[in-house]
Amino acid sequence: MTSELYRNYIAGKWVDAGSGQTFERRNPATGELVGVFAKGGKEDVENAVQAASAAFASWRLYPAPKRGEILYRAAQMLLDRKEDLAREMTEEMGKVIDEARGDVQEAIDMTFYMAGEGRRLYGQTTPSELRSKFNMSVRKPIGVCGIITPWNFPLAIPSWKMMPALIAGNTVVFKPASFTPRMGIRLVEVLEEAGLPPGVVNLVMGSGAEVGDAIIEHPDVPLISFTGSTETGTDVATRGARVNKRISLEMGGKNAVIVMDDADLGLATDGILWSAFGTSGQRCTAASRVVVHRSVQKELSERLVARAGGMRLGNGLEATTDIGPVVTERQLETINDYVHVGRAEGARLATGGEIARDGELSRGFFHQPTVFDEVRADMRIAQEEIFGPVTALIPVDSLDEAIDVVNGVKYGLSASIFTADINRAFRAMQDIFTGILYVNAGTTGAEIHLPFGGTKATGNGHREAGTAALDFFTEWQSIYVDFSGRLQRAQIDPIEEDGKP
Ligand code: UN1
Repeated sequence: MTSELYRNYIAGKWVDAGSGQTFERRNPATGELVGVFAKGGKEDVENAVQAASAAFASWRLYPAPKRGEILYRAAQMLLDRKEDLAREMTEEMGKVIDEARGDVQEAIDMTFYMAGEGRRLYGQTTPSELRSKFNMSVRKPIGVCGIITPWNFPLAIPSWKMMPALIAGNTVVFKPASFTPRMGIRLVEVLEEAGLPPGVVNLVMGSGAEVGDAIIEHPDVPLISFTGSTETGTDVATRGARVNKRISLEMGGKNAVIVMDDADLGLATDGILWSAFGTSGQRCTAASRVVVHRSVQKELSERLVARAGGMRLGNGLEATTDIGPVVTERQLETINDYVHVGRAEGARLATGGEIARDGELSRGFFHQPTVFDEVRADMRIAQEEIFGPVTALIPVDSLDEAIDVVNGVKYGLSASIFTADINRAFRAMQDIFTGILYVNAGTTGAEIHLPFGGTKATGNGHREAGTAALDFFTEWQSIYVDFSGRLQRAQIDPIEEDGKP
């Protein structure tokens, strides 16, 4: 057990919070202390923004391929440290070690990918409508980026935001989630060791109300990238809009798997269990709805119940564990409250439904994998994000009805369809309005080189990952170079026909 004090990182130095205050994080599986962390506040954010603003003056001019070389080194270090990072992640937020490895790998992938973008960052060159004139567009960095991240992907999500921000020449003030501050520190340590100049990335830990708000409200932070709840995100956007900030939001989901009557039910069962119960259901992309054709409802339900009943809860570091704890006691209670809501609404509890307290489990925050059957699309458990190991089977009679149910929620992150019929698969692709869609796979598992994000209350129109991320972290500048030596008026002067340059 460790009680090391972890500090904020400002202007290239590890420093205590101005207030001298600290906070703790405990392992959600065992209650053991993970670490004690500097609890930042407004003055720490002020120092961090000043450092980031000062560093921007030189970092924006540091050649992008060289910025990429720093990221390559960072990616390699993440790879070298993958096992240790995964283990620490499991201790800090609970996901099983295999999934923690996947989270680290996602950060590695993103860091290598964005390093490569340092040699691209393409703009356009186009012919001019006038003679002796050259037209092009270039991407410019924006300045100090406020990066506010959640605990469920404590390395992957910060990397989705930080790496495109950095490769484009921005500097960063980073607030990791209060439940996963150590992973935030690990990422910054790697960047520091890889040679990132002081002030380019600054880390301030602490609460959303203090550190988050101070970043959002700071006049010298023109851009905020936020992942978290729809409620908080909407508040961030509302406050940011008043001061014309550029804001990217990744928020809730109520993702659905469609299982048609022609589906491979074994494969669908595997996909649903993985998407519904992986990370204890705490993914934005988790499958918390299964929209099933009535003719296969009974069989699918039986298969899910049999398999879910055999899944083992436990410490994510143990090889025998299928499902780890949820992140906090409060989250555990919220999940269990939803189980009560589902029962009260008349859904049939097919399996699970209880907080697990047997033996060792009583030390942590464990919830049984839970399947509701006979759920109606308008019930709260079929409409609201639960963020726990709970999924709801909603029977339907046709593909049209299934698509309506999938689209009939306020969110729009991920959806999937299991079918052997290519025409049905293409109908789903055409008519489902989510940011991510899978065919014959569950709702999770997005890869880093395609856009990630959702429609409706899931986001605000931006995308992370892929080259789409660069659109958020850069401004376009269109440049016109007139080398004719005379005044040429666009849209007004005729082009001379004599071939004069
Ligand atoms: C999230 O839950 O916020 O597609 C991110 C997935 C992961 C990322 C999820 N690659 O499920």
